[in-house]
Amino acid sequence: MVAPPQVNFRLFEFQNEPNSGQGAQLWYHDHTEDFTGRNVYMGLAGFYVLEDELDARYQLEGKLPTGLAGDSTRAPTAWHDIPLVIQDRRFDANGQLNYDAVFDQSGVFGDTILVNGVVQPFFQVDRGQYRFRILNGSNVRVYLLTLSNPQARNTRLTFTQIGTDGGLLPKPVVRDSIELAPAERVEVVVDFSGVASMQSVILENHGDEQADGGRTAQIMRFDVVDRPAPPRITIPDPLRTVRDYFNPSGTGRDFLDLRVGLSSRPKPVTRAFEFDRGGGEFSINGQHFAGPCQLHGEPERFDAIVVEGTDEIWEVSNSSGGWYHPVHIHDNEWQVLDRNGQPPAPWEVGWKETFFLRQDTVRVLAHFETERDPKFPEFRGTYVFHCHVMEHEDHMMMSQFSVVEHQGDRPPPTPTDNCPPSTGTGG
Ligand SMILES: [Cu+2]
Repeated sequence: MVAPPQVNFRLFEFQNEPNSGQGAQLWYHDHTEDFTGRNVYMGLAGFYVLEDELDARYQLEGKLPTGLAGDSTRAPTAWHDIPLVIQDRRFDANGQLNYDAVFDQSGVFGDTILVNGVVQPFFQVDRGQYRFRILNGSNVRVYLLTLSNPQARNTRLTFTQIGTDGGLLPKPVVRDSIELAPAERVEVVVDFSGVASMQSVILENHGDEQADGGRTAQIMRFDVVDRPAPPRITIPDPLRTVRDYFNPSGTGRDFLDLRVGLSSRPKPVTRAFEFDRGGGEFSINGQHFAGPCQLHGEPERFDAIVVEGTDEIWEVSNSSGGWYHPVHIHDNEWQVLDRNGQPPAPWEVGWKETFFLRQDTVRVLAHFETERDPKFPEFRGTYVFHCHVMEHEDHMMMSQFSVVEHQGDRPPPTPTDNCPPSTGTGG
């Protein structure tokens, strides 16, 4: 059975400010410079759910499936909110992970799929609706997820996507398949009511990178059993609105209005970052990562000084298309303004911090909060952004930006070669 009985359940407390607290499914992992890929491959990663008031209320009112797997106050049969961390690994003849044996700086693929650390996972479900919080925790593999019932002529089931990296979407989106790049997350509701009991539904992978003779084509199995399901839910539509930054005490307005309102706001700072591979090396704007200069003997790399309280538009692109790059920016949640000049797909309009680039150009918008309580300087500091193919990141496809205090009308400082204290690189 997939993880729930084996999950280590821990409680973390976050200081969420009223009205701004935003739920999300998040993961944390080792970020050691040059060794992130190896360390995550060997297991230094975890997943957690940060729940906000809106989501909690939906669950309380029976509008979203409830019962987080691992919650010891409920019977396991009541768990209908299931985190699924998908990773691919390769094992040696002794059943041990051997990263060095399969190391490739373009990215380390495995030929065996694990879900929540379990090989050949399966999970018993009733004929009700389940919420799955799915993370692609793989080093490089991109999944194309579908749901299929082989005992009913491979009938496809749909996903109703309700969330993304940064929590609930503005509106639920029904999808037949979902492409998920490393570090991306989706939340979906799956309805098993149309499946006969004693049949199984397979979560399949149709991604075509290193398919390994079909070994990575099946991710996990859901066995439908005859037991009572919870009352049926109707997913709210719309699901959420976002806070209006100009009227924080207001009730919020429709998600996309933040983009419409852009013209009436101070002009955002725009920056462009090209993720490229040249001469076999991974780079951003043609340059490599350089961390704290005490370690590197060369100037520390900073590409942006962000002034708190302002909006930023970053254009991230991969024009060569020779490799794909899921670009991950630490510290903040962003909205996709456009992808290759077109409006984002309905599943990409939520808050996100990982943006998948094949041969794409994506523009994203974020607002950087003003520090409200100097005792908790959680917004200011130095953060990294990088490709989340971990071997690309380890091969220097990474840079840094700093978030600094707003100093009235004085112009913001420019990136320097100084060694500022490095803080706040979590996320
Ligand atoms: Cu990359």
